[in-house]
Amino acid sequence: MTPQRVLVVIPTYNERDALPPTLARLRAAVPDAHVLVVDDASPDGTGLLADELSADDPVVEVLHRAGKEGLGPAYLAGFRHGLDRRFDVLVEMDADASHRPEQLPRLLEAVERGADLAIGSRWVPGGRVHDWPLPRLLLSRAANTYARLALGLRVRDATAGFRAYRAPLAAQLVEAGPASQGYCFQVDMTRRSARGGAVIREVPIDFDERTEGASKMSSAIVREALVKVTLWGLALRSQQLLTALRYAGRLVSGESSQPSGR
Ligand SMILES: Nc1nc2c(ncn2[C@@H]2O[C@H](COP(=O)(O)OP(=O)(O)O)[C@@H](O)[C@H]2O)c(=O)[nH]1
Ligand SMILES: [Mg+2]
Repeated sequence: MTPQRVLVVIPTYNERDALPPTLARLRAAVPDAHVLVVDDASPDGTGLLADELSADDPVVEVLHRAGKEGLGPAYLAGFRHGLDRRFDVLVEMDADASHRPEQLPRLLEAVERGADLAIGSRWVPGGRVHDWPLPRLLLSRAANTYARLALGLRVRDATAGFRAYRAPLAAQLVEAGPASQGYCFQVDMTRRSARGGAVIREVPIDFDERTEGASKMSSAIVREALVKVTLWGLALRSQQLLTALRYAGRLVSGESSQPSGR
C-alpha cells in the first residue's frame, strides 16, 4: 500500500502559547504529516508566530483568514486547501494539545484499514478525559446523548474534534458547505457522513485539559448547537414520517389495485 499523504489542519484563535509545543509534539510523533494552521486573525499574534514556525519548517503552512468566523468555516477552508493539494487524509486537531499528537497514528491506522472517518473518541471503552472540570464533562455527555437521540446517531462522541477524514468524504462535506459556525460543526459533519453511508470508526483517545491559553467555548456556541441539533432532528423525523406515509400509501394503493377475488 502506498503511504498516505496526510494534512493535519489546526484551527487557531489566540493560541500563542499553546501552538508551539503542540506543533513540536506533532512533528515528532508523525514526522511525515504536513500541517496547516488556520488562523482567524488572532489578536494575540498567533498568525504571525505560525508564519515564523512555518518559515523554519517546510511541511508547515499557514492559512490566514480575515476574522473570527468560527470553527466550521476555518476547518472547511483548511480542507479545501488540502484537497486542492491532493492530500489523501485530512485530520482535525486542536492547537491546545487536548488531543495527543502521539495518538494520531491510531486514527490514521483506522483510515488505512478502511474507515472514511476515524473519530478520536472520549466516550468509547478505553477513551478518557483528564482534568476536565465537571461542568464541561456534563456538557459533553449531555450534548452527545442529545445528538444521538435527536439524530439517531450510533457514534458515542459526535462532538469530538480529533478526526481523520479520507479525502473523498472530506470533498463531499466541503462541497455541501458549512451549516454551522461553532462546535456543532462536528456533530453536523458526523451526521452528514453517517447519512451518506460513510464508514465511521471510533478509536479511544485520552483527552487532556489544556494547560496553555483559554477555551473559546461560549454560551453562544452552546445555544447554536442546541438549536441546530433540534432543527436537524426535526427535519430527520419529518423526513422519516414522510417516507413511512409514502410507503403506507403505496401499500394501500397496491392492495386496492389487486383483484379482489370475489
Ligand atoms: N480559526 C479558528 N479557530 C478556532 C475558533 N474557535 C476555536 N478555535 C480553535 O479550535 C480549537 C478548539 O477550541 P477550544 O477553545 O480549545 O475548545 P474546547 O477544547 O472545547 O474548550 C482550538 O485550537 C481553538 O484555537 C475560530 O473561531 N476560528
Ligand atoms: Mg480545547
